[in-house]
Amino acid sequence: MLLDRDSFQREGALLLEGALSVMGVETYRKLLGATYRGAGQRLTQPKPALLDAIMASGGLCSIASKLEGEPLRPVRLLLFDKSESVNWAVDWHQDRVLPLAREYSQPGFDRWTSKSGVPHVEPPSSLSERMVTLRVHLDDSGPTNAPLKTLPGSHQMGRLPVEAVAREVRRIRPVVHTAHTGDVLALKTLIVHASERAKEPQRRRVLHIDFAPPDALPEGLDWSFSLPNN
Ligand SMILES: O=C(O)CCC(=O)C(=O)O
Repeated sequence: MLLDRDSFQREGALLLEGALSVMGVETYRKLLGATYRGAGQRLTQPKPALLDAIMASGGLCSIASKLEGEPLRPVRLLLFDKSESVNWAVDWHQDRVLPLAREYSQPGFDRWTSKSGVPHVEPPSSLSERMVTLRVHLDDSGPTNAPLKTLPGSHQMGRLPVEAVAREVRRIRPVVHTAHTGDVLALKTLIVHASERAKEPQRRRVLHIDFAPPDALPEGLDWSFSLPNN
């Protein structure tokens, strides 16, 4: 698979068509099977088998690391499961929170919250800027089935206050990322993004994985889950 790293770093988004084979999609669907509970769900303690699949040689973690040009590890997993019965819109925003093992005061790490019982924090933008997100499409997301939209280049603006997000939405022409089952949409984690309610809703499962450099946390802070064999 050709990874256009320059374009990814400039635009902040790159669709990797057919990154997962039919078997690969089936593997991820099975690994996530029992986890589906509709809408968005945080996978706060991902199963070792799921992490093994992500960390497998040439797998998703390798793709994320190649796109960033440094080794990364998965640090946050979410499952979005839109369907006829569960259909919602997400307004323009940046993904800025990291789940961590425990709250501990460090300069630049602020706005601690608890989500699904796990401490989350906004890290300094110097850390977020080194992160990559992969959205693994386990179903089609065509033009009427809530494709993700991004504002190209907005990941280079650091942490944006709400009013600045609104300003960039008026200024930058959005890109709509339709995708097929098995496609992986790679994002720079800080990119401003949104999605509409599906106009013709069908099931649309997306495994969302944020990756960060393993050594990016200062002393006293730790990732919220460890990797198998770590
Ligand atoms: O999958 C979606 O529709 C929205 C996802 C989203 O907002 C996010 O990844 O932060």
